[in-house]
Amino acid sequence: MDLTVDIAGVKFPSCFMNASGALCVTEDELMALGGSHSGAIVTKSMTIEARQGNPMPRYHGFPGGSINSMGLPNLGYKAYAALIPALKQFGKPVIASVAGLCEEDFPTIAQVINHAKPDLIEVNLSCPNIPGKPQIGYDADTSERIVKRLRKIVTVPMGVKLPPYFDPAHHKLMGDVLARCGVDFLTLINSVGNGLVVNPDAETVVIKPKGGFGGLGGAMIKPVALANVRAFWKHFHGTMPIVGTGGVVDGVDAFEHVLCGASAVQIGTVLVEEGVQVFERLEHELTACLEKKGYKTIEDCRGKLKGL
Ligand code: RRO
Repeated sequence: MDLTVDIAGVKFPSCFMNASGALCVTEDELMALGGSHSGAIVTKSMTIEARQGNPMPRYHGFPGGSINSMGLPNLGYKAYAALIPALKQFGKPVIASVAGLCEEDFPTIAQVINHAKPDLIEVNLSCPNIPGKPQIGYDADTSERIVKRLRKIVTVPMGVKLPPYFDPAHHKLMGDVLARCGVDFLTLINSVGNGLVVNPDAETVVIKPKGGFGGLGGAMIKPVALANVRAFWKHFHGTMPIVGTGGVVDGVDAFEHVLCGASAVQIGTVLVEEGVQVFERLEHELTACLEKKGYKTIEDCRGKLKGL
């Protein structure tokens, strides 16, 4: 089965790739993604300075998914810029995830990272875990200001990673903002911010930072992710490439994302749980699903979700 895809003119050898944050902080982790069946190498979201992140425990997996409050642990943008040439040797797209602790950080990072020529840049407007810093994607004016500035700097295909929205008015508001900014793709969705998981035996939270509040991922967020993929796919009439992220545990989950309009899918929680071998399993499962249904390529079913 042909699982290759094209996003903003860039060819991906597989539609599966890591979600930013999952096993992609260190050089070793990024190299392991390079040697895996992942269709791309997505870096951890980078800040100006290297960061240790929030205190541990800061990730907890459970049967329904995961909760994290990592707090942007990363090597700092200069280290990722230096690594990009080596990562490109693996012959698959390198996606640099750009974050920032304040508005000014984004253009500073983008300038240097763009110069290192990743294949694409994904601008993270949706980290839920920095104490005192709201998710930028929930502020349409700030999002527009940042993305418009970046658009003048970035010469490679540039997309944004958005938080989940829960009302059609917000899909429209952000869809209109991003149309004005001229982004090339969307990654939907980041974790569902500020959930709370409780351990009833210990009568405690399960992660340390922020009183136990953290971003939810994994199986439990799939319907929220699918709704956002579908809503933005419709907003842009199928013309905006979308990387579906959220709740992809098996090949059928990936098929559902594609039906809603995703061109590719990212893997977070199950990548952390299973390691990079997960990509081969997902390839086999999606291939089996498409073959059973008589589809020859991903293209044949993208966005074709039917009503009742
Ligand atoms: O590092 C994190 O705590 C983190 C980030 Br930057 C993000 O975008 N999403 C998430 O769930 N965790």
